[in-house]
Amino acid sequence: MRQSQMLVPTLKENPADAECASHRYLVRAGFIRQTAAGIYSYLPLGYRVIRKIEAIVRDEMEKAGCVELLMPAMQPAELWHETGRWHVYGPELMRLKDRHGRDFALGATHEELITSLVRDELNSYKKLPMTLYQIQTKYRDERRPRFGLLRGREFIMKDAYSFHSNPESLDERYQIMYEAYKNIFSRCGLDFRPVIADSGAIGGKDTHEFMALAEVGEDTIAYSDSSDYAANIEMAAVLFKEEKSDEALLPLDTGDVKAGEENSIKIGWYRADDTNVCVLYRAGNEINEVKVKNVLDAAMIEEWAHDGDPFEMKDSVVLLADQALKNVVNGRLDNKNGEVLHYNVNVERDLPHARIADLCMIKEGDPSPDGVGTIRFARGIEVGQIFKIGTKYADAMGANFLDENGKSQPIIMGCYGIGISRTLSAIAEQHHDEFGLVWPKSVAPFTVHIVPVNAKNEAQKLLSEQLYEHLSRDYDVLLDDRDERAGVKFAEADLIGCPIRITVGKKAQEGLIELKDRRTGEQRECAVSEVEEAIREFLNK
Ligand code: 9G3
Repeated sequence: MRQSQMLVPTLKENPADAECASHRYLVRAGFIRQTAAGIYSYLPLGYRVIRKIEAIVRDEMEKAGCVELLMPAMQPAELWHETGRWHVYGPELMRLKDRHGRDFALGATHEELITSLVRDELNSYKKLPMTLYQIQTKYRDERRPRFGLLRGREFIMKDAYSFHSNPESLDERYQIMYEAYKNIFSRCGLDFRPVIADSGAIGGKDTHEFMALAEVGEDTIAYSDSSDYAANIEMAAVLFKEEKSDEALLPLDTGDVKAGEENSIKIGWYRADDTNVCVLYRAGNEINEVKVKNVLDAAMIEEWAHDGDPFEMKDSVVLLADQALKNVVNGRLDNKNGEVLHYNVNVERDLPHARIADLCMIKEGDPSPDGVGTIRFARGIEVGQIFKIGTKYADAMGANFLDENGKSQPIIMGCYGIGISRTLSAIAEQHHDEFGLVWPKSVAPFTVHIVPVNAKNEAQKLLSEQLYEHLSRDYDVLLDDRDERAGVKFAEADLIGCPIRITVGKKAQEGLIELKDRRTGEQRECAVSEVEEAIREFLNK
């Protein structure tokens, strides 16, 4: 491609509203332009990277036995009424009316659509399992779009859905997709971790998020410094270690009050679905609401502005106690105002109906739950997520199949998403330096960027054209054929970040050019005759 024909509106200055490196550089290097908050155009260079990421995704989906289709973005409200989700989602679900006044949603996701598509087709166990996917624009009216493509209101997603006649088949498919996702993000050059995650509102049990490590990431992951263990902070299990104590259990509310933060038992109050919940936990720890929600198998949980004495309420409140309280002997039960409600409290003896579980947040330095290594925290960008949904949508939408015994059963589903446009930003976030973007070879907009130093010099122009024609047969080549000063062209080449830059300068008439490795900055002079060998060597190292 000739740069004189491409729309690459580079900027000298950082855009004021760019809060992170990827947003800054993608705008400055002319890869994206904002049309409205959270809504972007992918300019030619940006769209070439999108297509390279999509090509990797399609290749791995194909190898994993998934079949591509394309569903509409306009979804009739009726489908979302069938699952009840029309009213579950608020303003985040983009809604519109057609000319007849009928309600539609702009697709935020496609569980309803795909289930309505297959429910009449996949009606026999003989037609299962099947995994279908699409790559399509999604719409979610985020309250606060930010960080460029990282949190947009219109974005590109690969979403796959699998259909099964039994749980084992879903488990098998889940593993296949898990491995395919690892291949995809590795091939995209991302430093990522698959993490144990919470299935959130979508329901179902197993779910993993694929997190690209980046300071700007909105999620915190807890990972072991010596094993593959990694979990979304809210899902990381705390390893409980019994502490032997020969201290005698003293009678409740009698004798001296034992001081000290480590003997303090704190109280948290919650509403989970329509249940009042009281959670006891050791001072110095923090309640993990997702763990409380999951222990109660509740759909939603929120803090409850309440105060009271757990000893005085038995039936109207569910009483939970964090496992760490098993190591608190003769503790003090303190309320929010620090008043001592009871002392010499030994939870298992004095509150026998309290349900003991792992209910607190993990902390840096804790032992890894798999027993290998120590927990560290990192920020991550969620670029993918895979779920086992189960029969939630089949039940709601009557998607059934006849099993081997001719009995009608609901179809079991899995769903698997990748944020394509978010992956572009995550790669930019992990691959840049002070001069600009530094694209991995696998997704670079062009592999080779030819830059003649002096556009008016005939020898340099001729050699650049010859190189461009010759190399274009085997590589994606960008030729900077603009009549610009050398300094401008070099600075923009660094900003755009193609892996290999070929500079055609004074020694052109001697048949000599210069190769520059954008990542290392290493430059080497080489004869035109050796340039193909040099490129092959560079691409295979
Ligand atoms: C909505 C809106 C936002 C949403 C959803 C629905 C997230 C919604 C969860 C998923 C689950 C999986 C298939 C691909 C992988 C993720 N945000 N989710 O269902 F209406 Cl406004 O999308 N879907």
